[in-house]
Amino acid sequence: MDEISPLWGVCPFDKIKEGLIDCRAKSRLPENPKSVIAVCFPYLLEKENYKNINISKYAVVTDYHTVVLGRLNRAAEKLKNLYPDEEFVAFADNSPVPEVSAACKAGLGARGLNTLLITEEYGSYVFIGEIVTSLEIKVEDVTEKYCIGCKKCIEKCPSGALTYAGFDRALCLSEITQKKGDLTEEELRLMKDCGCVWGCDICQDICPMNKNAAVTSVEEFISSPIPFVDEGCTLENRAYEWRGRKTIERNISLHKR
Ligand code: B12
Ligand code: SF4
Ligand code: SF4
Repeated sequence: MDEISPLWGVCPFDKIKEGLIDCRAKSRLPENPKSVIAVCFPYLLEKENYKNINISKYAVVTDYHTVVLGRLNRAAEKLKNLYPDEEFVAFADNSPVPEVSAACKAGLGARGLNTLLITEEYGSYVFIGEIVTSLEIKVEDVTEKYCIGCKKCIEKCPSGALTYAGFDRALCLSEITQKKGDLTEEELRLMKDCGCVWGCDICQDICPMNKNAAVTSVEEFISSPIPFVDEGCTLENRAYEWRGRKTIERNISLHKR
């Protein structure tokens, strides 16, 4: 596993089975899942990459779905060679596994009030992927950690998605920027004010636990950053590709009005 990322850990499947997400990918789970090998992939780049930026940092790098799944599939294949009687299935994002929970329960970091996993070295600027396996991997019990609770993310969230009562997905700018079709006046205003045409980083950039986040050494992320998108931009192998051209171009045109 160290070959694909130094930041990984194991969470017993039983610990996340109650929180499984209902999605199509659920059918790919091994028949008798016993362990989740959760893996983090840091994506923060050197500051100079963000000088002229109009999308969220996670979308600046090559599509993480491809990168993370590619690496995890290679690791799963090697594990299968070592344990031919067991099943190893890789997932990234499009996964029935509640990834933040699994990573926290595997001891990879703390759960932030912004809902995200915050690792010690890379802060919350990490993607999470996992290999679910029928192999029973014995691990010590992990005490789950929480962030320092400064509430800056709640205070600075521009849309009210993060409140003291919890998180409202429908209000989150990250959700709004990927919403298809017509947006409400309020959604348009929020998106225009935040200046971002895809995703939102406010509750991460404001977080003191991200202050000294280390930059990534994942080669696929370093090699091809695109921090600024405009009409006619390439969608190929980008995190916004799955939504199609219409949605991102609607957002781009909003900022030109
Ligand atoms: C749907 C989704 C979204 C939705 C909803 C997000 C949400 N917070 O619910 C939208 C589109 C808004 C979104 C936005 C973003 N997302 Co998203 N998203 C997902 C996805 C696909 C599913 C999440 C989900 O529904 N989980 C199910 C819930 C029920 O599980 P849970 O979070 O563990 O919650 C349970 C408990 O833990 C508890 N709980 C929840 N929150 C908290 C908080 C505290 C303090 C406590 C004690 C308990 C608790 O309540 C639940 C009980 O059932 C995951 C991938 C995955 N498969 O997990 C990525 C994922 C969470 N997203 C990710 C990212 C990067 C983002 C963005 C940062 C992207 C961006 N820059 O715009 C934003 C962040 C917005 C935010 N502040 O959350 C990463 C997070 C990486 C990390 N470091 O944590 C993930 C893991 C994708 C990945 N493979 O890397 N996302
Ligand atoms: S991503 Fe933006 S809108 Fe969503 S919770 Fe964080 S600060 Fe609020
Ligand atoms: S800003 Fe403060 S409250 Fe929010 S996630 Fe970071 S440490 Fe936790």
